[in-house]
Amino acid sequence: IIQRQWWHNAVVYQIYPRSFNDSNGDGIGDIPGIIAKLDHIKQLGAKIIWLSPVFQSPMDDNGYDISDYCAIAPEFGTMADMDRLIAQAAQRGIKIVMDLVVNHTSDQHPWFIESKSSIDNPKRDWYIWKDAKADGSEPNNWESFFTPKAWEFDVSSEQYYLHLFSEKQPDLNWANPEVRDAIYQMMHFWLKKGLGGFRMDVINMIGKPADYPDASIFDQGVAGWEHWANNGLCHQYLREMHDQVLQHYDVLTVGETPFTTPLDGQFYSNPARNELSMIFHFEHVSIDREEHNAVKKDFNLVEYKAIMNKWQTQLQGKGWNSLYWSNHDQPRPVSRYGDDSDALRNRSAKMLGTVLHMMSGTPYVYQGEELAMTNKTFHAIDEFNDLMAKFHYQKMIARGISETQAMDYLNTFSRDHARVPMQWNAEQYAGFSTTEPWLAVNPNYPNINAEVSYADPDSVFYHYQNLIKLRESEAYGDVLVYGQFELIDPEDAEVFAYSRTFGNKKILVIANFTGAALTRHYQAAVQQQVVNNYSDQVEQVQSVLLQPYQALVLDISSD
Ligand code: TEU
Ligand code: CA
Repeated sequence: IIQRQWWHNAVVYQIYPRSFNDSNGDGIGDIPGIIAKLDHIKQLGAKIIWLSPVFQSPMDDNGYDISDYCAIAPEFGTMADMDRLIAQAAQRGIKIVMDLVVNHTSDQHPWFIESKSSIDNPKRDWYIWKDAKADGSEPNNWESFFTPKAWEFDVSSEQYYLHLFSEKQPDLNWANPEVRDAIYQMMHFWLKKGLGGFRMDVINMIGKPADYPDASIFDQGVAGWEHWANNGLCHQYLREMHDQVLQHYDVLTVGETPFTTPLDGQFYSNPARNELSMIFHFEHVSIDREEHNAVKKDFNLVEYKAIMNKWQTQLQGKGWNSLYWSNHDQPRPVSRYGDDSDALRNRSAKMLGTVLHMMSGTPYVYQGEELAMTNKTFHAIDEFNDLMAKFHYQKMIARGISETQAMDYLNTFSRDHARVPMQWNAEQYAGFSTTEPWLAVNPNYPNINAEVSYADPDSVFYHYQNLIKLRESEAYGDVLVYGQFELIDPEDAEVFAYSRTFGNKKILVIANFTGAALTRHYQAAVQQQVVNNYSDQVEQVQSVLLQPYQALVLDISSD
């Protein structure tokens, strides 16, 4: 067994500040608004908050384009507000994890403004500037997540700069030791305030090969990733970051790392390698779509189980998993993997929460997931705010897809589903704000909101609260946090069943992923029912009738 860490049995709650709670009536969520709702998170039981960026930013990508790492964006508040948030959270036993966005900065960051000013500026080499090819074209054929090409030409200095995201998010040059040092100093600045750690934005993209070669793989996402994802240099920089910064603090670090396999997961999270606590992989959120091409595919439970099984087993004792259904870039899980109709919304949301929280790793809850908030229907492309939605729309139209089909894709996958305001109560604007919010609320807020959830003992909110308590409990904590994972019936396309074993303790998790009643047979003697999202008592599983979206956690210990 791996050495125990404080973040092993803790649950993380993610806040997207712009959409959480607006305290001053300007339609934008802010830090005082978060402070006012800390008791919501405390009640839920999460011990860590991951705060999406609140730093000074022109907000081209809603804060993932930072122009000053040591200042707070005025629409979110002040540094004093941020200090107060850290202190107020600490009083409730909650630590704050901030978003470290250091693959790129904003093009309005003073570093980039200087870098762009001339070829011989001392900060020129802080970003990635290259000459055009002989024919005047881009330095290589890499693509970007948010634009067709990863290079932008600067007319005045006649060179291209690299941006894996928008052209307003130029990539920093991590090969330059001055850049790395500036980032490490900035990390100390924040960690000294008593942060609980960092979520590191696309951290596996910081190592670019010195020769910037052309991509040759074009059918598996943003062209170029074979060169800039998980490059050996990235691991070297992370070890240096650990040595210079992280080893001096007892913190959680989670790397956001698209294009990773369980072996990469070991490389990043094996404690002996001194890199990160854990990573977010993207395999399970890539089953039902090819994101880069904006193509919808069917969700397939057998594939989902195979993916979770390999991560659960291959990191056992060799690293640490993070567990998530959603975040600020993903649609709402109940709409995506469950059933968001009135009849089955709560049932299926509880089922999804149960299967996630009973696995091994640190679970993440994205704001509103605990209320089973749903995707929203957008009626026209200009109702979206997200720059990725706009880019994907253009791509689809250019490919000859109809407007209706393009809207259908975005109504399934747009990042804005996660970004519509939190639904606090049935008042106008869902209690999020007193004015028209920056992104319109989902009209279903009178029925789906926090106040309704608090008042209903059978709500998804209390179900999540119970799952979080179990992970910290004397009786089931160890088996949930450290127990061995074993997948049952890998080919069953309707039911996800697995067991967790720790010493004499064994639990069985059974989840019906369909809206139909199903009968299943398992060889286990039920000692006790631990969780059930229906009110029946399950005493045996030799032949068990599973109701639509039913989820069971059963103690099947043998002693
Ligand atoms: O996301 C990185 C990333 O790979 C996403 O663009 C991803 O393709 C998609 O959104 C997930 O479905 C991170 C942040 O989480 C995202 O909000 C930022 O826009 C992006 O980096 C740039 O900083
Ligand atoms: Ca505000």
